[in-house]
Amino acid sequence: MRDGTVPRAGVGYPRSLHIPSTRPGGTHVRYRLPRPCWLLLLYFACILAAAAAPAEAPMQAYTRPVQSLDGEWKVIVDPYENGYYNYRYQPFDQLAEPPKGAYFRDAKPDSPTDLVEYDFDRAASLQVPGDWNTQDPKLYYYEGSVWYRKKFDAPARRAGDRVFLEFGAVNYRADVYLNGRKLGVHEGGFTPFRFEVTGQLRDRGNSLVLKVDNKRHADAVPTLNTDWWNYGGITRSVGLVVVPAVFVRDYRLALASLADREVAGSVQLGGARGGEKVRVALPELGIRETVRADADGRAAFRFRVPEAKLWSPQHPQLYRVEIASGVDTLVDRVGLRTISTRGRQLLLNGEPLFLRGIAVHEEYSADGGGRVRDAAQARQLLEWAKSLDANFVRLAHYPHSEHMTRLADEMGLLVWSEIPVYWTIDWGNEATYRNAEAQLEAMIGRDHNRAAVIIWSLANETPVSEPRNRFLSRLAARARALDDTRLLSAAMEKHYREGDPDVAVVEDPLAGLVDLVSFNQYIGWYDGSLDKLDRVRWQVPYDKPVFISEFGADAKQGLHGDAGAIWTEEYQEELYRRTLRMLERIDGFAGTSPWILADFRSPRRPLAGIQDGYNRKGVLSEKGVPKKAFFVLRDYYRGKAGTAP
Ligand code: GCB
Repeated sequence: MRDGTVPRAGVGYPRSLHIPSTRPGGTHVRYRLPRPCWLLLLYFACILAAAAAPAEAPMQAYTRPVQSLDGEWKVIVDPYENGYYNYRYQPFDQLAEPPKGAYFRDAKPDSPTDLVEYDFDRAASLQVPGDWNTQDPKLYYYEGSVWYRKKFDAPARRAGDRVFLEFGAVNYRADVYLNGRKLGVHEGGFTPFRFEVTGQLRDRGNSLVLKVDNKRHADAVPTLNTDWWNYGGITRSVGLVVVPAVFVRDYRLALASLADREVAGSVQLGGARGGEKVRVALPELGIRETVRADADGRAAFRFRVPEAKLWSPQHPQLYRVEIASGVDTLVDRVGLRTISTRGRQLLLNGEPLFLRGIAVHEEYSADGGGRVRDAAQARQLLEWAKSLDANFVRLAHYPHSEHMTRLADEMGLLVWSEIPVYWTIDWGNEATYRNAEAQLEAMIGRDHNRAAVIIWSLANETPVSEPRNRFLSRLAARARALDDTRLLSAAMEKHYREGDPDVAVVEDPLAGLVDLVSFNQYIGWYDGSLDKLDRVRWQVPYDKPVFISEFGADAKQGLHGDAGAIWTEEYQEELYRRTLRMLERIDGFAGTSPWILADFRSPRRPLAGIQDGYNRKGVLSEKGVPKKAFFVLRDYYRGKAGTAP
């Protein structure tokens, strides 16, 4: 949605992202039921039916007209979850007759003596999309629940049309209610989700209420501990998508054979009976094909495009794609390219590729804000990356907004996209695994038609153990099953050869499962002094390309001094110089994404006068002012790209 359109992708993902709105364990509480049990059963049946519906939902909302629900939302901050639980700590939404005190009812007093202790109409407002932390100073450190309410009129629709409510992302847990009924729950702060609301809309004055809860949990993904700000709120756009009874739910299209210039793909219809005609067109390439949907509403296609120009960072050529069935047409733009490896080489369109990268958090603090709110802010981050002569961004440490991946397609930046399986996840917990898998599916589902995205990353700096290895191998298998047209990786760690502290080794069972052996290393910062960078020798015993997904040092922009003193721009500059020299000595070195483009907020960085709540490893300050290391990296990349003056 965002600017009136929304994207999606995910042909053949039968699983919805939704958690049924009754939580396991939620029913062990004994409630007094004022009505017969069948009423309760009916209530739960409705909830489950609503939560189950999204398996049929359109996945490409970015490409469709959307009735935006962005803008001002009424909010009630609720640290004690007073609007969710009664005074016996029973969730209101599991009672047969929730009282008016349940905020999701968006209730009003009926008489002068009717006690209702909240009123959304008189409450404060926040902008959506947007984190709450940077919109109200009182909420800067807040971690807890905030209720959001939006009133809206139903979109125009014809008989038989279906309506879906689409959320770009809500951090972290969203309990969603429409006109006093629960639609369901979603967990995971960086991925899109949706509910079908056909038949549940009033023509005027619908009340959409969300309880948004960003409390951290040990069994969540990410877990309790991260080095970034836990921005809460409805951080990406919300909108309504109307589709006809039979609609293009999703499609996939990719260059399957470089030699034959052959494109292969599939279309998944929603609401189909089987046998429907599906038209696939790439008008600029003279392609107009018609295929038929099978009994599951799926249609595969394959055709040659001998005239096509391939997508690359130098020439980010995108072609218009039209997918139509019945009265529904979906229009998108895609690039055609292949990504592969040969031994220790990375190949883009069959040609050797070096990744001139930079890591990026989805934070834009130049104007005091936090989470990126719109395409303009996303573009600014990517333009900063381009000004380094980068051809690659590591979008850390969670799926960034669709603005980022779509702009990367347009601007010619290759992308590493990752899920927040970060540090010490609860590896042995099946629910945690399913949560991570749902986030992986949603990430791949959203962006599988983006030529820019070449790497799905599974995890960051996770400590080797049996449960962790099992968790990540399952995740790797799932990623392969969902998308075999991209590379898999994960940011791993190094250790030193026993008895030889100058030999750094990357050995991890995960390296056997991925296509690109990536690791983070901080020699000269967390690990020894700058001299060590000149001494260390590397052993990466896999016949795969090697990628250094992080290195860096904190420097306060404007703080100058001796290159031997940390926190100065000179120290960071010297670390960059020596690290880049060291990386060149690694066999199979195929690129790097230094940590990080710009300073970003982190609660782990309190040092007054230097950090002031920011991780200062940016090559730019949070306002976008370059530090000396920026120029070292830019010159190195210019040399690599052959664009050095
Ligand atoms: C890392 C993490 C990254 C941190 C960075 C740091 O290894 O992957 O999330 O922000 O180090 O600055 O410590």
